[in-house]
Amino acid sequence: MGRLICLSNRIPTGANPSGGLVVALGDALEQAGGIWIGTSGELCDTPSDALREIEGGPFRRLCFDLTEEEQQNYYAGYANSVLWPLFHGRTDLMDIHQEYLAAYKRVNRRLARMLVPMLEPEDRIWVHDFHLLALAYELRVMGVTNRIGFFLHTPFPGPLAMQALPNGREICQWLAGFDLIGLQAERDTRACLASMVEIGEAIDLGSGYLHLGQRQSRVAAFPIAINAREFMDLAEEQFRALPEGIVKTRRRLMIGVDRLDYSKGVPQRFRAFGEFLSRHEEWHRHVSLLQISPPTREGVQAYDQIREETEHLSGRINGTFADIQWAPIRFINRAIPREVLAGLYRAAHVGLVTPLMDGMNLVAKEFIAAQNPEDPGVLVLSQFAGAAEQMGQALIVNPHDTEQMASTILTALAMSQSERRERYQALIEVLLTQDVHWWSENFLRELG
Ligand code: GDG
Repeated sequence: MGRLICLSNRIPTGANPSGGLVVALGDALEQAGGIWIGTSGELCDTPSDALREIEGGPFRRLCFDLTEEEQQNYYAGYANSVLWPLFHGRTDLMDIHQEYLAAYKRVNRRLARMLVPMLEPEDRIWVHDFHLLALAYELRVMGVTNRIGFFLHTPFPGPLAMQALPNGREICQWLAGFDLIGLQAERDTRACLASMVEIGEAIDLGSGYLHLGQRQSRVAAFPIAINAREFMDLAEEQFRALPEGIVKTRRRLMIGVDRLDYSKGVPQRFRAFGEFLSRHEEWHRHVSLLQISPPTREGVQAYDQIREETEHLSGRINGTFADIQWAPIRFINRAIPREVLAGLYRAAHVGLVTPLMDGMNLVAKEFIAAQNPEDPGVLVLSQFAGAAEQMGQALIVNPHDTEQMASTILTALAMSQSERRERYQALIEVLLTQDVHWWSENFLRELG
């Protein structure tokens, strides 16, 4: 069998990467042995068609630089200011410009050009995420006949939302260049099939197969996962390394961990916690919420706004309820080391994972994997996270419904140990059987 060649926008170079994609893809590649190609994160003056080798690491990595203009128009522009909001149900935040789309096509074409000379006939190509929707299309134009798979880490928009995009039809044509289109959840598979048929005028052949142009593609769900076994061990070990003040307190700890993104529902979560505190004075001083939110995509306007809104809300809730010995919310606007995170999940009694829209949400899975099986914490999970399809034993909430979330916080805090164990058992079983190896093996088997 040929090599596995993975492509994603960003190649991990930093010592402490904090994206879900980085965590999941690293595991899959280490297993299958292959090459990972992506942008370096550095900027250059003139675009060049040369790939650079990154030394070290468990698999081969090749990278290239974007120009300042490409960074602005392809990355911050088309990918993060058009596709990301559209794919997360926020058409109101889309910022459509011709030069964004032009740069997006140019970068996808350049990457295709760099890839073609290194391809061997048996290589399997696995393209990741919304930055590279046009890559297979460009490769096909250049005559590539290899198997090409695509995995979208975000949700997929239905036909109504797709109408908001001036080039929705073109996106469907791009996608038809892939042999396999992998999505996170069944809801995304349904939306994708409907959009491909209604917007792209594809023919639905049944069982997830589509016919468009001269090509046939398959659309299916492959819910991404974590290395649950490894994370369980990490959390157990790191829990012991936590500062005493966190572990040896009678105060209940709730935790939220999300890149500071408007899709993650952090303001809604804060409002629900504020509502809970105003209803339940008996819980004052006995519970606190630790919210860890590393900044992301700084410079894109919608992200500056979400930061202000979150800071404002946490300040207001603390101002209203705090006393000299207790602040209800600790808001950390920085990334913290992965191992510390694992220990903190285990120390927490409640995990609040309440996105307004999320492809999967790996924090939900990490939180469960980190728990002490004898005395596990409770997961409160949004119905709009792809993870909700697999994790029905969590307390499922609608993040728009502040009152429901406030009463669910009480349910979680007051839940008996036996019910907590029952729910945990069901959840951890899913995570151990449907782990990251299951995910990549399933995808690659289907692609092959
Ligand atoms: C996209 C999709 C999909 C977070 N803060 C810190 C930190 N993290 C880590 C978490 C987790 C990862 O980042 C976040 O993954 P998510 O899945 O929750 O969310 P996105 O980043 O939006 O990822 C998502 C995912 O891709 C995979 O397909 O599930 O739906 O949006 O692993 O632990 N890690 C460290 N410090 C932090 O402060 N070290």
